Amino acid sequence: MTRDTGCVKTGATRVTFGMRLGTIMLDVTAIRRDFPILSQLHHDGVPLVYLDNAATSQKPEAVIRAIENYYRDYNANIHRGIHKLAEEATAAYEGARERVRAFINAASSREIVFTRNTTEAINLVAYTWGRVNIRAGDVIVLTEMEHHSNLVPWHMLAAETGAHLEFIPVTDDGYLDLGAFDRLLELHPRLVAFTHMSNVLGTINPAAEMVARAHAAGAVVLVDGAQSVPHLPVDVRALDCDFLAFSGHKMCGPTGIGVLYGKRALLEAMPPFLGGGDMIKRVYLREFRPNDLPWKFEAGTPAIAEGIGLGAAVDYLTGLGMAEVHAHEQAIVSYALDRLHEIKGAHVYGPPARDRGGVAAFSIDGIHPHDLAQLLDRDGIAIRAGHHCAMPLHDRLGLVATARASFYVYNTEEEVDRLILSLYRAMDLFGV
Ligand code: 7TS
Repeated sequence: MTRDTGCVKTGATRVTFGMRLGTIMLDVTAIRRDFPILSQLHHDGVPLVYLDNAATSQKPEAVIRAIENYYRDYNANIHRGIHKLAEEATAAYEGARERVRAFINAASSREIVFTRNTTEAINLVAYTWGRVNIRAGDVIVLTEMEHHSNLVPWHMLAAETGAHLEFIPVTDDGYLDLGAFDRLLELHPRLVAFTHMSNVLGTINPAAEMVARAHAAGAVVLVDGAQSVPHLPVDVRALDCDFLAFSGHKMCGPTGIGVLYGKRALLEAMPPFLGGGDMIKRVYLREFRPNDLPWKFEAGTPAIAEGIGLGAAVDYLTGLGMAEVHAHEQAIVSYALDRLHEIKGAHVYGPPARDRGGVAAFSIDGIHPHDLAQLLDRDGIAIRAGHHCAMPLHDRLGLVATARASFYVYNTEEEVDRLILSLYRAMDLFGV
């Protein structure tokens, strides 16, 4: 195993060599053909360069087809019909749950709760586990690099219960200060909740190590996997986290479907979240008995087509190999960081490529990130500008906004070159 990365050109195909030197990682040319949107021509006939993958990924044909097939061939509600279509739809939806279980190596598909997205998964824990287990004076440890969806639910819980929030600081080079984490653990927090990978800095946090330390201090641990599950191999049994939240739409799947993984004993002990159909075993006029896991947390008709689409996305990513996905993104981000560092007046935030996923947030002196994003769009390049739903992190960095390029399985070094060229054009225009 070596961390050397490099690229060779073989005819028209650029083949990326990554973490395991000499092993072909991803056939990006073939992958690009799987994503219909990537053949789209943008303004002036230039091909689209999609570098906003941390916001949402593009969808391969296999996912689009899985959704279409459900509506065309076996559309029915699930868990309730006796007829053939209902049985087919139920089998496909529950089959997707089993695929997700295998993808993150959970012990049982009962531990896989479908939600709308990461945000809803975290809120589910805050509303159910939180309201039973958190009392006035309890400590909840978060970090300064969280997305708002792993901050605001805890603000709301703390306001309601009188719990205290504490934060692991972010160092100047974009890492969590683990010495400070150890000191916070001396407060014996009830809960530690942190992102596996920052959506701004790209930092991949040492999640297994942090979970072990938090458990030793007696805390329950929630990991926000919105940016890690789509991009790295994630094994919940190796991590030993109590909860893991992630979204389908960032991992080649559709919007409207997300996942809460929870250890079975914890989920069993939690009260239901939303009440209604499907989440009950028996209803009387004045009371009800909740359903078994995971349906106890899935009230009402779920996002059936989206769940099936997520199953197809998991198949697609499994086919590529998550270690290969990660290696490809590290090679691309490493190249992007090198090229960005060459630009005079550019500032790139976060750690070196070896400790990050495929995210590069940056700024250029004299140009507002929103102006940059707008000018890049004219060249057919989609990036995001703003606070990326991480305002406290931007406060910590002393910034209002950053520009962010984020990469996925279909991005190439040629696309990074187009990004850099377009940045130079923007600088020319602004005279910086
Ligand atoms: N956690 C992290 C680390 C995220 O990056 C995001 C979304 C979420 C939670 C919320 O996911 P959702 O699917 O519930 O919305 N991040 C971003 C982003 O960086 N740009 O747009 C959405």
